[in-house]
Amino acid sequence: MKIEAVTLREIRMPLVHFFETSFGRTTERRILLVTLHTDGPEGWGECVAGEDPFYSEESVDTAWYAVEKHLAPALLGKTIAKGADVPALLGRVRGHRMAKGALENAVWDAEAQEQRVPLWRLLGGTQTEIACGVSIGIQNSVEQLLEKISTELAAGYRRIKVKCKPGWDLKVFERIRARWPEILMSCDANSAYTLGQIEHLKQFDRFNLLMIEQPLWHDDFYFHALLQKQIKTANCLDESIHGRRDACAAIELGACRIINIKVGRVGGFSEAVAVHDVAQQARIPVWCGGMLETGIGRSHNIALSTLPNFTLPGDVSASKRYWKEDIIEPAVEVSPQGLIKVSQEAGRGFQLKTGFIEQLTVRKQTLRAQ
Ligand code: NPG
Repeated sequence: MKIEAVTLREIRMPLVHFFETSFGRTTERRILLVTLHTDGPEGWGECVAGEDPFYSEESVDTAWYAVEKHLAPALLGKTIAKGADVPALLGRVRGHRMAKGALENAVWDAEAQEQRVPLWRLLGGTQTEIACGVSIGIQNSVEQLLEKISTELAAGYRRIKVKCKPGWDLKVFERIRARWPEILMSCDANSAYTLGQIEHLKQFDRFNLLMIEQPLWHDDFYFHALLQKQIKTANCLDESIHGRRDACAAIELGACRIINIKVGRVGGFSEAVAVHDVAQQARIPVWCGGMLETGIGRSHNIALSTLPNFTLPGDVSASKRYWKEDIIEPAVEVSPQGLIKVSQEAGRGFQLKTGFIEQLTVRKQTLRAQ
């Protein structure tokens, strides 16, 4: 396909309920979407960078800059056969993985339509249903959290993940376990602890957690390996895995027993599949993380989650948990058994509500081949 133009657009969407992590609270999302105009089908990608560089170095504004000045120009006017060819074309730019991921995934999105195959098949997926968990942010009170857990369990979700930080951890887990001793439960610290708090972290072992996600520094493997030796609970790495080589290093060091794969964090589908493959070889299970995506990123996460080593429920859940109205149709729905059934249609399997996307757009720029 020939890449004729790239449109960048920022949309704003208020969340149905605020989402709080150890680094802050989000009530409204600023989201960068990219559209790839080709001589064939149009591809769409979502950049998962946040408004501020708190989860990673990237933000909506740095991603816009990287796509406008460097990444889109590296694709414009080129004929590209497949999404897998994109990383080599963008490789001159260091970092900016979420920006790269948006563009690369848009190429895969177009390729799947062009080849008339479902995107998940193109990626090598084998599972036709994916198991869903939910991530529940820090709430104003423990009662509010318990109420939310109860709602999500009733909706069928198969794993409850709670955000934690010093002061919102052991007491909260105690209350949850008192009410639900058996549920599959994990916690996510988003780097809220240091190794100096190891005695405190050891107490997490009392709660039969499936995992503790990224307890220590966002860029670390070594100290996570030291921690893993001293706790029974499995470490799961998220922030520190930027690609295949990081996954190899973390596994070799014994820094984690589980890996969270976020397609934006690793720079696009090619690298996400590569991380999946090295983890599979090492018998490390993976699951798909979420970044409060709209339906575009969500549909791409569903496709990725069909690969065979996605054996743990992910953070990919129903559109209505985030948005009053999603930008795709149908909205993503989860069955009472906590499953998303994968579409057999060609492409991403969801239509875009282009009129609605236009209404939500606050900034737009189209770059064309010179
Ligand atoms: O359900 O999409 C979702 C959110 C899942 O917990 C989730 N995401 O650290 O993994 C994370 C966290 C996050 C959300 C991080 C937004 C950064 C921004």
